[in-house]
Amino acid sequence: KLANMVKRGALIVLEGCDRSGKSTQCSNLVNYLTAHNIDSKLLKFPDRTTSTGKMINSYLTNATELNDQAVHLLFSANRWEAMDDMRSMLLAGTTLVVDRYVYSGVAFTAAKGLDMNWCKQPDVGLLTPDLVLFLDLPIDAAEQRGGFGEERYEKREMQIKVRELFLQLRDSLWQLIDANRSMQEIELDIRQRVLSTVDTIHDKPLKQDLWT
Ligand code: 2DT
Ligand code: MG
Repeated sequence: KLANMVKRGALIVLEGCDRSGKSTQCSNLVNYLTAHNIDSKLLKFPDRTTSTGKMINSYLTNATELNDQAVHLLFSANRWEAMDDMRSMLLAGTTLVVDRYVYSGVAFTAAKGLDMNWCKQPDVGLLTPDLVLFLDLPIDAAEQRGGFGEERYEKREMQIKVRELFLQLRDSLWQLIDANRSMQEIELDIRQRVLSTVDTIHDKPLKQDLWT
């Protein structure tokens, strides 16, 4: 069958606290993969360009207020609306490098005091990553990188709670990356882990059984 001849792409997720270097590493990774003829694409959550994304953006920039549960569901909807395209791209052979995913979803809302199990429910059934790279950086080191920004969650106390919650969410898909190193060192480390995942996932089916 023709469909079976296409090797599927890998779903690679990068997570981490603010200032951990995630976004830079995501784009460097996609540039590297592309230069080495590995079809890949960079995605980011929240995707602030869609209608749910615009509501999220206005909340994060403190332009509007929203109830904690409501904004949590918007973040999840912002992922759900991308799922069909993501599945098609993966099955067509494109490796997706995703800057934040469900782990940010749960960690940030649970940091506000909401029940972690409740936080997981709206994301049940989303695409399961092949690899989650958590860029771990102590909060003091993160602050030394020029301080946090002006958005709603960019505060020391919040970041400390979020990091603790992230670490509670670790599962078998996770690999911890020491982000307290030079950008080049981190980049090489990430590359090696991603290449070995891309090389080994082709015979594994794409799953949509997240949090189950
Ligand atoms: P960026 O700074 O990366 O744009 O993130 N967040 C993110 C949530 O609270 N829930 C989610 O589901 C996701 C994906 C993390 C903006 C902020 O939004 C938070 C930081
Ligand atoms: Mg940010």
